[in-house]
Amino acid sequence: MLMLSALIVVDVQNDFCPGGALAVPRGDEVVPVANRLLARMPLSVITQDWHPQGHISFASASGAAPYALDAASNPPRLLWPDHCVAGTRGADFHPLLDTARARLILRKGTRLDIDSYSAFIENDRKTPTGLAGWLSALGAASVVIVGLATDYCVKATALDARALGLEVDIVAEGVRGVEASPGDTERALSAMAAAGCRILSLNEVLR
Ligand code: VGL
Ligand code: ZN
Repeated sequence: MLMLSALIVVDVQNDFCPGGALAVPRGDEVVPVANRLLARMPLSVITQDWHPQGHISFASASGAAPYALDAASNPPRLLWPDHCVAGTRGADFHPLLDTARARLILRKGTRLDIDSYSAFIENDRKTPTGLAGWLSALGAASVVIVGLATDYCVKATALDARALGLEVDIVAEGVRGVEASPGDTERALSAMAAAGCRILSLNEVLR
């Protein structure tokens, strides 16, 4: 059987780029990498973090400070500045991202009281987004992942893809981390490699 590979472009949105509400350092540098792959890979999905106002992941929803740890939740989670509010400019894709090429736009984190880092399963670890079925219906057995942020949504998406039995290639130049704690990005890359993801350069993937 022909093994199709799908591209997953994770959350390349204004709020995750420099100047945005939850800026990922040098997050905008993934845009040309994503565009090279979007031009090359016909089976592509771009994800969009898309939260209602007052979303559970926002520190403001509980009166906490942004980037504070919510120790009451299990496992403890970081609380974020308000970001990617549905319909706002911050939730829009980076203006230079070649979204016209994408086959599927998948919004996630759309419900008030569940976040979703992974493009596959929401943070309750029960609710599927439908992406696994979409990939399998179209015959994709492997995925190439780029986007933001390495230490959150990219990692969660990559680990779930591996758990679903997909081959996973992470493009090193095509991902950037929030790095809320120093070393988070490197640890995330190690965790993905340990789960069987290949960390490759763009040239290796295009070859
Ligand atoms: C993300 C934190 C909150 C991400 C989304 O795209 O990695 N991180 N929402
Ligand atoms: Zn979010």
